[in-house]
Amino acid sequence: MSTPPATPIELDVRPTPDNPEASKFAAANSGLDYDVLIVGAGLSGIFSMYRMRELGLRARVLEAGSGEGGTWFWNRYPGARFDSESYSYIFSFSQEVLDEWNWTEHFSPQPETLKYIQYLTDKFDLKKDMQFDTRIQTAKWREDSSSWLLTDHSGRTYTCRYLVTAMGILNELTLPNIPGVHDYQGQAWHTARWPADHSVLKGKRVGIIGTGATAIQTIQAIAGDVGSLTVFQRTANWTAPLRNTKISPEEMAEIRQRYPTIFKQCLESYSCFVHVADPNSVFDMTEEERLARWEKLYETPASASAFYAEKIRARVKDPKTAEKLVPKTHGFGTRRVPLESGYYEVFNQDNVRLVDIREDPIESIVATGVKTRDELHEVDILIYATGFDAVTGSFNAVDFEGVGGAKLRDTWGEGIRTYLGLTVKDFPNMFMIMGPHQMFGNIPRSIEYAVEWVANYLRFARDNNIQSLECTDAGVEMWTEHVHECGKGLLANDVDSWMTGVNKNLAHKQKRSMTRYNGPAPGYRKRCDEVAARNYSDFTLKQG
Ligand code: NA7
Repeated sequence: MSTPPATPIELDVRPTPDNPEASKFAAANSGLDYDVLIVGAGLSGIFSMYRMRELGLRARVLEAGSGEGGTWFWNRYPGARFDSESYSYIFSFSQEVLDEWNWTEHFSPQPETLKYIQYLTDKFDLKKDMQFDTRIQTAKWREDSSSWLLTDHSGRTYTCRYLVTAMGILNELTLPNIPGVHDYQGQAWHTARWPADHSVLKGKRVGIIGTGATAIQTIQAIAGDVGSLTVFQRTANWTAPLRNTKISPEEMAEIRQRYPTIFKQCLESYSCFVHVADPNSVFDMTEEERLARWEKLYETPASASAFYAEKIRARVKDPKTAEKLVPKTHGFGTRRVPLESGYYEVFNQDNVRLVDIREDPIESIVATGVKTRDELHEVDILIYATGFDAVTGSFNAVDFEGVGGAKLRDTWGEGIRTYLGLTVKDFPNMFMIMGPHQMFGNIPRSIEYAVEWVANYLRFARDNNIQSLECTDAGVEMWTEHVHECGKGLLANDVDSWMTGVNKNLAHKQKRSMTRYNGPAPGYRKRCDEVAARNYSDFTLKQG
């Protein structure tokens, strides 16, 4: 069964000054600091703020960083860039932005992406409603007044009727759980905390732990500058070539003409990317047929894995190093596939060495470097490309307390449970942009949809004086089951990765979980649109 593409919700932002319910809504909120608080000033927070302002709601963005940009603010490591086409990642809500903004590369580098984000906040004058250097530590639901009370790191409090979390899915960084991390005497940092001066690596002996998408981008970018580079690899990853090129002004003009087609393709595709999928839908097969087909593809010598393995062997001169770089633990595409530009050739350089820590495990980090079982690798700089406490990490970092003192950490302790990936039982009036159980394919496309959905609800709440909304147990049960059903049989849910919530560096125990919505994006939108079309009657609503 293939799902027809859903048309995007049109947000009707016309002011309703004569609506007595809207006036009552405003009056009821007057004792609160804000109608809406938005936590996070990344793409989700920026677009949320834009829409809240259009709705005439009193809103504010609270952001831990000292500037806007979220992921693109924090991840300034050399080589950081999109690995989806820049023009499929741009917001589509403003024709003026589409007319004015020029991409210079097919896969935009981080400085250009951050510039684009800053251009958005300047253009729409959003910064006056954004507060930086504000780390929210607690969020408490107050039953008596149907409102949220937030507290920041300095103890300052903020109250609001509705809360929008826009905290990003890859935000809480993790350091490796290797003994001695704090004993190291040289310079060390996580890739998401890169120092402003990129020249610090010049001529230095550098070690890097991790070989995920971030490490691969970093390694390619720094290998030519450093004195020596030691790459500590625990799991080799499959990659695909990025093949980035510049975009000339003429080509940009041509892309601009194509924006409507590009967005239409994104809207209709499974994960919101511009690429057209294999027309043979797995949904036309029975589950048994589907699994058998995937097994066969995975096992045959001509599978993608075997094909890519041969490419690695052809590009890396030393056969032993090449063999270490060929993944043995998982098939192609079952984990997020990093895109590379010359990654394998780096290992042909005399100053670069690959240490396979499955063969020679790291015992500890010591004052001068990394001690593996067989060797002491002395380095001047140690880089942790060890990833994030993904998806739920940003939520766990805040003490969310809902109805009757319920803690979000406990609610999700036995596995994530949501309704539409947008709301959680016992946490009324809280919406998640890019929360778990939402689509994570092309992120800006997913953000745009989620923000539009929430903005539409808030227009409804404003015009009908809805003081509180909460999802039901039945809704959560149904949605969580549906998310699991969509993910059934996907190999990606069987391997360890940030997408399955497996992060062995965490001190607390975390269950393997289905963090994202694995079904088709058009189907996701259709279900959410239907809930809106039923005037949100699937929720428990309380009118003021
Ligand atoms: P990832 O993809 O989670 O990669 C983290 C890497 O760090 C990965 O190679 C891990 O090996 C390695 N790692 C983590 N902990 C350790 C310890 N303790 N010892 C050795 N190696 C370790 O994070 P990224 O930042 O690269 O990418 C995240 C997403 O950001 C990416 O998918 C893009 O969408 C953008 P492991 O594989 O767990 O054996």
